[in-house]
Amino acid sequence: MSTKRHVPGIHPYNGPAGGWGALKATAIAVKTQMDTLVAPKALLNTNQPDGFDCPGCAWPDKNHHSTFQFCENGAKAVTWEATSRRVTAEFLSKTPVSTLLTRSDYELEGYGRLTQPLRYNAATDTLQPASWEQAFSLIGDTLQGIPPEQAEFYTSGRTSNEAAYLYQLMVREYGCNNFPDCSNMCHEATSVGLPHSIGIGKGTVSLEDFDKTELIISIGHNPGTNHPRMMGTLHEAARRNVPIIVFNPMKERALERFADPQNPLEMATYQSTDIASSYYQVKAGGDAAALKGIAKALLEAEAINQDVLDHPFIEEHTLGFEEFADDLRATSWQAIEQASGLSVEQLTRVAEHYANSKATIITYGMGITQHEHGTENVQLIASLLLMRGNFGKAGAGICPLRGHSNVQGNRTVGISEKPTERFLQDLDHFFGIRSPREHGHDAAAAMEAIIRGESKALICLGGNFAVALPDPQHCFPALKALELSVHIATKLNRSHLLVAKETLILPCLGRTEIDRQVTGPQSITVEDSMSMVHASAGKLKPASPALLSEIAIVAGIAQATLPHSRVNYAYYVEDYARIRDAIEATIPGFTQYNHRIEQPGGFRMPLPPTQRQWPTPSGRAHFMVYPGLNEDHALTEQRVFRLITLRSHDQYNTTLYGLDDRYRGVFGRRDVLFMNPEDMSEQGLEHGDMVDIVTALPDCQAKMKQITVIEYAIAKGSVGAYYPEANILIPLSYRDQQSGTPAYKSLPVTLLASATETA
Ligand SMILES: Nc1nc2c(c(=O)[nH]1)N[C@H]1C(S)=C(S)[C@@H](COP(=O)(O)OP(=O)(O)OC[C@H]3O[C@@H](n4cnc5c(=O)[nH]c(N)nc54)[C@H](O)[C@@H]3O)O[C@H]1N2
Ligand SMILES: Nc1nc2c(c(=O)[nH]1)N[C@H]1C(S)=C(S)[C@@H](COP(=O)(O)OP(=O)(O)OC[C@H]3O[C@@H](n4cnc5c(=O)[nH]c(N)nc54)[C@H](O)[C@@H]3O)O[C@H]1N2
Ligand SMILES: [Mo]
Repeated sequence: MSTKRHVPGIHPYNGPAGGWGALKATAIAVKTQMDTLVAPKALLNTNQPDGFDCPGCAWPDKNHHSTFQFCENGAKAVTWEATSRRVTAEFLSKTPVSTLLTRSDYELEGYGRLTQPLRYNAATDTLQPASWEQAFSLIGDTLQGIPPEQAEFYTSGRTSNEAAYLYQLMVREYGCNNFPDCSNMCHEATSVGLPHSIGIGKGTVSLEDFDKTELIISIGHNPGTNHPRMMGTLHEAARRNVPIIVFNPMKERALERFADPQNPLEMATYQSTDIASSYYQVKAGGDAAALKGIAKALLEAEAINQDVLDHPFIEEHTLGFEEFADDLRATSWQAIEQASGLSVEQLTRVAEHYANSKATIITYGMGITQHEHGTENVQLIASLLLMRGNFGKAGAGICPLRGHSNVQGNRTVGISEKPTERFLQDLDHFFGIRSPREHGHDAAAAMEAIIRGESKALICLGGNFAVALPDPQHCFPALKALELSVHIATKLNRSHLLVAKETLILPCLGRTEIDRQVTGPQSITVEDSMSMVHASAGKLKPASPALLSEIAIVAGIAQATLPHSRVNYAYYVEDYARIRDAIEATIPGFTQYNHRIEQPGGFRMPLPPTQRQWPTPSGRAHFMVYPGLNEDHALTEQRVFRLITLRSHDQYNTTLYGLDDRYRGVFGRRDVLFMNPEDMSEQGLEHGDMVDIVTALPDCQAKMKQITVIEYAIAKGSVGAYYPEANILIPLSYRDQQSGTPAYKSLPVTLLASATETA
């Protein structure tokens, strides 16, 4: 390593995650984005009982308690929204859309907050101010002119329960169930897989369970960057000597060592705490094999001691154990080792820890779900927990780490392309409408319909639809062929600029801002990863007086599209408590909704598995059998690698806050490929060489050119690059068959030396 050549922007990061570096990064985020007088108000109101919910992630807070929970990436999310920068009409009149399209994603959002409704003018190729009335009537006219099933209604998970509920109501009254949403690219494998296993598609643990757990197994997520407040919880657990076993192809610094900025002693003494007790660098896509290996080792131990499995639990609460065990017995250790990249000894050691723990939590993220067999991965996690009765007892359970701060709530309140009959009946009954019964499109299916020219209109409630999905070569031109595209947004992004025949950008209030309606200031509600529903009220002056709330915009579209509606949309905008009453009347679990959000921390949605009740058709939990081990496209050739596409530390999905990835030692650039040093020497590559990455699927050989290879502690056979840039390599069809989630984390690729080589 010491003889490595110098590569610009690549410097090893040797410290712990968190610590003073995190404080410094927060100060920079505040200084570069915000008015220094506004910043304290913004940061001090984040996750407070009467403040707003952090738009950064879906990790819960203990009762939203009153000490400020410091979080670098939460501060970045807040300052990015509460920025003092503005996109002005003058700027847009001077900058044609074709010019804007040449700007990076980082620059586009960096222009600041959108301040007025915009309509694309093809004659001048510019975005021009429009009135809200004009915008709504244009949308209404277009939607009335096409069959409802030819329109797509996307949701990104920052949207509140209230806005999402009104949106789905409008769309169902209009006449379709086309609800592509960001969850389809994220935790859909959880939403589809877990109901078969335990009867619900959500996690079962609470923060208190982390206080009581004896073992945490963390698989495929990077909390130091993506769920930073979880680091406080892991830090506490590690200091109580709770073993934390990590499965991740990449060494992630925060999972190795963390200095908690909330801990004065650690900060003053420059100390840190080791987080992972053991760290297994599983191959990308090798989790099914690793999980089966642990389960197989448990069975082998059980054959000797007969006290490893929770027999009473398995007998009373589950079905399918014998089939599951048969499949494990039929799977050879050799195959498990090969597919996971881990040894029998390693996996047996994990099984021993697991067998010794009376209460285990398994946490997981995109490293599990974004694969061709993401659903099976999720179900294997559930089965492993079922083997030892780790549901419905303190300190135990399954913990999917949700993405957007309210993605889980959006689904709870009806954003689903496959609604249940029961829900539609309740909705119809309450509002006097007739919802369509035919199932609609998820995200990938919606884009496919747009590509085929079958869908003519796209309405996006937040997000960056085209950039978040794979395959821009096909998605970008398809968006331009639409009749209508509408984006309800806070900041400019590339999806907005893929202009259709008619394009409207409708600027909305963010979560940090005061939302005043005729009955006074409003609050909205969100559901976190642990199913806690709580209120959020913005505290800052809106970025522009012309902004409307998402709820008011949805109502405006509804009134223009459905002039003879049975629903009084304006009535709901006047007072959001009325929307919550409607939610309570139509969706189970929201009893006394308005009353219960007044309690600090809100209330928890019902989670029957925590009471050992299983809302499956059989009334039992199920051991789901997955006879495979690896992804479908077996890597027969040595030179084929699995590409992981992931987030940097300075990034929120398609939003780039900056170009650094501090903990991975990358500064000021994103055009790199993380690679194992042994793989590099086998390929004749040196640190700093340039390669072209080529997709190695039978029907796709897309290419990403001139990427600099850098040595990194990543599992052999796996390579990593940044999302969204690497999306050009992934075909839209490459996804989990059961849930439709794009397989962003295990794309087979080969590497070619680039034509021009510089370092
Ligand atoms: N600051 C910030 N916060 C965020 C986001 C953000 O972009 N920035 N995004 C939000 C959203 S929408 C989401 S979904 C979450 C995402 O949060 P994460 O789930 O942490 O998502 P990723 O960064 O994509 O990376 C996942 C991790 O999985 C590992 N991994 C990749 N492939 C595999 C595999 O095959 N097996 C295993 N075991 N591990 C693997 C990677 O090395 C990486 O450490 O975060 C949310 N919070
Ligand atoms: N290759 C690869 N691709 C991936 C992933 C991956 O790991 N690898 N991850 C996938 C995942 S997990 C997800 S969730 C998707 C993310 O997909 P999306 O949710 O569609 O994308 P975001 O980047 O979060 O959307 C950012 C935009 O949201 C708008 N916005 C921000 N705040 C608000 C608000 O309060 N209201 C409204 N209306 N708009 C707002 C801004 O205009 C901003 O430009 O990407 C997916 N794509
Ligand atoms: Mo996500």
